[in-house]
Amino acid sequence: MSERFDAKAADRRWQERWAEADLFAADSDSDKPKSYVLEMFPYPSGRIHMGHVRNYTMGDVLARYRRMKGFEVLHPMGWDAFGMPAENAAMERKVHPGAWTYQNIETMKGQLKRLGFALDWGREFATCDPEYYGHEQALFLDLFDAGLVFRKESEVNWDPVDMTVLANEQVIDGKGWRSGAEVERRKLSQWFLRITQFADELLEGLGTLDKWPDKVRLMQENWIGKSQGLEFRFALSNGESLAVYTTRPDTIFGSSFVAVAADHPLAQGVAAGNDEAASFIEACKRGGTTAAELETTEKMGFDTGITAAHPFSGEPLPVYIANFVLMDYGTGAIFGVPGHDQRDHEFASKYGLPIKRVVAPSLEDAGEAIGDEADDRAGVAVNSSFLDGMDTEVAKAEIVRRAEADGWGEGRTVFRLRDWGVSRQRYWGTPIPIIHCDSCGPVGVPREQLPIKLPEDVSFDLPGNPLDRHPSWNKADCPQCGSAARRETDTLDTFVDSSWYFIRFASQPKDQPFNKAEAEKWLPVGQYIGGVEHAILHLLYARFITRALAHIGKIDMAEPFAGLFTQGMVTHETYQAGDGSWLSPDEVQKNGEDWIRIEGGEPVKSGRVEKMSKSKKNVVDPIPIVDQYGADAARWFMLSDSPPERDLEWSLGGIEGAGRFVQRVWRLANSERSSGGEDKALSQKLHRTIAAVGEAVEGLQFNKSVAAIYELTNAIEKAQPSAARDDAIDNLLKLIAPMAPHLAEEAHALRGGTGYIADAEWPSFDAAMLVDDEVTMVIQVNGKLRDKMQVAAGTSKDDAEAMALALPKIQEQLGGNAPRKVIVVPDRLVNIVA
Ligand code: ANZ
Ligand code: ZN
Repeated sequence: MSERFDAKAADRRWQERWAEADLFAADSDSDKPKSYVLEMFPYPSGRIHMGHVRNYTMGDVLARYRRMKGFEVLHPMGWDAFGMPAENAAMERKVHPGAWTYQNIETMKGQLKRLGFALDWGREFATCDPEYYGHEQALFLDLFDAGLVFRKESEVNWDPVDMTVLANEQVIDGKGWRSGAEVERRKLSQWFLRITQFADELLEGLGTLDKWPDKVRLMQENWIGKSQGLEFRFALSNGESLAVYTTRPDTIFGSSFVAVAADHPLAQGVAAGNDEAASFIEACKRGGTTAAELETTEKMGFDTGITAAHPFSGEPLPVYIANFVLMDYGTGAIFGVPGHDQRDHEFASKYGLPIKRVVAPSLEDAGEAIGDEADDRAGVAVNSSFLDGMDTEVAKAEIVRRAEADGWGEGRTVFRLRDWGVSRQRYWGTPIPIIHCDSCGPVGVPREQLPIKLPEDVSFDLPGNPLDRHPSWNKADCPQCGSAARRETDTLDTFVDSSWYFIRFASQPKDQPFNKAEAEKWLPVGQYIGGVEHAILHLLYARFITRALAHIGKIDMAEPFAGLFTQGMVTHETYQAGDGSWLSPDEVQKNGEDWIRIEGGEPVKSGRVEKMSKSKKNVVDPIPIVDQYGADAARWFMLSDSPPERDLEWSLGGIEGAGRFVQRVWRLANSERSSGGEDKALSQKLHRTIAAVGEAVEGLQFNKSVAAIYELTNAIEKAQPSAARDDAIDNLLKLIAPMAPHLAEEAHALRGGTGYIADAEWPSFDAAMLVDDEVTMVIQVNGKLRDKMQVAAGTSKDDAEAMALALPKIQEQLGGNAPRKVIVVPDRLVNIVA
């Protein structure tokens, strides 16, 4: 038996033994209650980073804890393996994206294994495995058959020099990343998934997710962006009519212009006979299309010369083409109210249009001018004819009522959510299983031909999509009429791959994407853990695909993730050399109060604590840490310092402290068993710790479980040998087992424990032991604190009064007189009125 815990040997020993015993294989047929714990699967970038270690450690603690609590636990791992970085590597290093990806997977799998995660590796897959993406193609065809997949023209980033479509991340400051050419917008016919059909359900469903962070639900709600408003038509001076959409019909009397999007038919019509209008529209197209970009770019307009008649006053309003109006929201046309909408305010200021107040806190404020910014608060309508004095909500309803009664408009609900464009003009993704036939149109590939595999013989020396220029892969016969046709060369957005992987983990038959009954045994995922950066798209897409699959009868489930937890980041101080270049933590050292560069001794500026990132070089590689301190110390530190939802600052002190704790537990485990004896206080501490650790782990408050375990460890160290102390040590090992599993196994074996501690039953506590048997009562004389006393819990009022009056300090206060009145709050307070 060694004095020091040899983490290296223990890590290896237990990892091998768990693997041999296939201890963490999840049995779908088990009679035990089931628990599905899942962390967001990693992208195989090359090496695991601290963020992975933190994320997977949290999930692992929960998985191991649930296992000890008697659950059959599913805790799988796989790889989100398609995407751009593999293609970039192929271009830069002349390796095939598949070879690069599988090599990375092998490396990272080895690294994950070194952390001792209780994973069911038998269920591992990568989304780039033809078996996986073949099943995804089958699901795509199911959705296609159900009308949930469609084609639509949509804009892409086009590099005019490389003659290729660029992914968003390949556009840097509006220029192609390789050619440096100004990127253009081009329309291409692309594939979409009809997520908008589920917009209302996806919004309503958020209400059932009570084990999700509020902030994530709010982000999803805003993304879906349901708004209630009015669509109505203006009569135009050219005899036509123009439909607009507004969420503020109550501001109609404040409108001073009307505006349409650059690609609105009205704008196109004007441009046909007006070069100036046409070039204005061209200029609009050069800017970005996202709502965020439109908020910030300068508002620009082109006056068409057409006017629109105000629906109540008949007043003519100028009609502009404006760069801040989006074609694909509402009707692509608006009426502008500069007094109460900031974009309209900027626009009106620029073009000298009236800025009128039509909403105010009260009628008396009707004369108050609008300042430098629009006033977007609700209030009462003012300067608005028959609306004057009505609350904003009442006024909205009144306009909708009149528009509907008189037939010029109707109430309408609009969502910000757009259908999901899934076409990517890239190689390293799931091929879309469609064949384009000149006579039959797009036809689904027959199921028996799946998977449609990516061709291996591709080159990346030319820009663009290798699938497009492949000599044979893209040629196919039409499955319907047999004539020569063309295979779709777009691949699927990688978010499709991650929208159903959790179902495949739960059930993975060879011949179909999943087996409904088996998947439903595990799903929904009980606890999902991942980064908040996926709070919107990934989670929304996974929720949508789940509902779409439910819609076509493939699975009976509304929401895929019952519980969600978003963990904080791992951060580190940043360091910069005199020339501004970033230095990594192992290139610098402390010199007194200052930092210097180890090589050369030049002074170094230490900067902000930020998320570990390659660009700022403030990363600490987990593997050397595991080499030096062992997996358990690394895991322990990840859990101990901060609440898991907050950022954790990596520090040498922190990992060293974790290493010392591991050794302390090891020393306790080494203590001789004693021949007997009680220790009431220690037993009580143990039971309290068991209760506290269980509660904290269930609430994913791992730092609190760590703190409770520290306290127990201190108490054991101070206690005299006794049977109670032996029992506390045995139980301490079980309490740390989910967090420091190698140490726990090794110590368990050392102390003669049988089987794996990973299989042991989680210790139970005796509720009676949680109750204090002594309490501190405070004694006040005339409202002032004069003394305290320890009494048995539940001491009667009379006894407490007598004991308090007998105290020397109190007798002194009373100066020999009898108290006028004594009030006793049992277990807490004796209040004496002298
Ligand atoms: C008049 C008005 C007055 C508006 C006012 C707002 C404030 P949300 O609430 O986000 O759904 N709008 C409508 N269609 C648009 C489009 N295609 N492109 C740009 N803006 C558009 O936004 C709805 C509001 O955004 C609508 O209500 C409309 O401006 C504008 F004090 O109409 B509002
Ligand atoms: Zn055909």
